[in-house]
Formats: sequence, structure tokens, C-alpha cells
Amino acid sequence: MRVQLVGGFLGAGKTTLIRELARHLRVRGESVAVITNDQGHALVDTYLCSSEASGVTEITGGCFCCRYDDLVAALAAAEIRGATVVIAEAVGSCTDLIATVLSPLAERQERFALAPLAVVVDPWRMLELGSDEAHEDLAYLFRKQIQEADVVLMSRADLKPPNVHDEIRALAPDAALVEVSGRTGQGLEEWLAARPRRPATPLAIDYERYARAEALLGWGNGVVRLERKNGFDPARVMSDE
Ligand SMILES: Nc1nc2c(ncn2[C@@H]2O[C@H](COP(=O)(O)OP(=O)(O)O)[C@@H](O)[C@H]2O)c(=O)[nH]1
Ligand SMILES: [Mg+2]
Repeated sequence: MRVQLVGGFLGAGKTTLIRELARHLRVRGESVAVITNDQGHALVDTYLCSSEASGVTEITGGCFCCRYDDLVAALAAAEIRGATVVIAEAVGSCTDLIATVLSPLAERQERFALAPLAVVVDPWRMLELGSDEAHEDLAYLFRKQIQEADVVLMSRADLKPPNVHDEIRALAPDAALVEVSGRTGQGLEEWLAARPRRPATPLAIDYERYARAEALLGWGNGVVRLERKNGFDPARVMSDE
């Protein structure tokens, strides 16, 4: 059973891409399971992925590193259900995945074939967090996520994003860089074939700084139901008007 761990900042495009990859692999005859992860409960990602994967397991209440045993149990359960591929999405505020998740899996769970660590990067966010105005600690966390990538997936290729190859190369010189879109499926085959020039090594990381950055971040999962007696145009509600 292959295991693909996907990291990257909040809103980078991880879930959108995972859904598209799950669909793509299913068409090729694979049985795909997805593991979603969040600090909170009731994940919208689980709901979104459930139509594309044959099984979705949610690990809540902490990231994969603090819920390592739950992750191993979810992988074992997927294997029993006959999954040939498991795609696991890490929490967007998480980094240091090689040391805390991939290395222990490689050492103790030899039966899983671990794919190169993929980190999704939104090119606009790359420019924002690379600028002088960016919050120092957030920029630190963001850089650390990229530094441990084997494969950097630059998302939203369908929206013609800015070219950030040089900025990413500066942080991850040996990583493979692939432009992808979770909307159109662009780059999926290239992602599956991508290998780093050299596998990434565990990060040297200042955990106090990392904790300060995590404390600044917040996100919400919600389902909103809109009703109006005489009906309405949903597009107008979602726009600025
Ligand atoms: N146009 C476009 N929108 C995207 C793409 N990837 C993600 N999005 C949108 O960006 C938002 C955040 O994406 P999501 O996959 O939930 O990010 P995650 O937090 O990294 O899992 C959603 O509204 C997506 O529809 C992409 O490749 N193209
Ligand atoms: Mg997500």
C-alpha cells in the first residue's frame, strides 16, 4: 500500500488537489483511501473527500505528530479494507513532518511504501509571506514547510499565478517543482512521477518560534445554510454586492 503525505499552509489547496488525485487514481483502478487531519472536530475536508475516495478517516484533536498512533491505526485499517493508496492531508499549520511522522513510519512500518513528501504552496502566499511586511514567525513556519518538501506543488495553475520557482528553489534546492491545479487536474501525472534530486532531510527547527506561529493561526470549518422567503441569486450573495 502506497502512502502519500501532503503538507502545506492553510488554504494552499491541499484538499482540492487530494480530491482530484483520488479521482484520477480511481480511474486507473486504484482503491484510494484519504486521511484528513485537524486540531478541531467535524472536518469539512472529510465531507469534501468522501465522494472521491472509497474510505475517509478523520484524525482530529491534534496533528499527525501528536496523533501518530491514530495515524498508524488509520493506515492499518485502510490496508485491511483493501486500499492500494492512502493520501493523508496534514494540518496546514504543521511542519517537521519528516522527523515526527515519515521517519517513524519508515522505521517501524516497513510494509508501507512512502511516497516523497509533497508540500502544496499557493504562489500568491509565497510572495506575501516572502515580503518584508510578513509576520516573522508565520514566514518562518511557511519556509520550514517548504524546506522539508521532496516535491513542491505550486497550486492554482489554472489561475495563472506568479512564477515563484526561484523563491522555492532558494528554500528547497533538491525538491522537484510541479505546477498543479486541483480544478483542472493539471500536473497530477507529473506529481506522481516527481522525485527530488536528493531526499529531504529532517528540519533543524526552533520549536518556540514554531509554536508562536501556530498560536497566531486560526481557521474554521462550517456548513452554512442560507434561506430567504422569495428566493435569491446565490452568485450575488457570494460576491461583494
Ligand atoms: N482555482 C483554483 N482554486 C483552488 C485550487 N486549489 C484550491 N482552490 C480553492 O482554494 C480554497 C482552499 O482550498 P483547499 O483545498 O481547501 O485548501 P487546504 O486548506 O490546503 O486544504 C478553496 O476555496 C478551493 O476551491 C486550484 O488549483 N484552482
Ligand atoms: Mg484541507
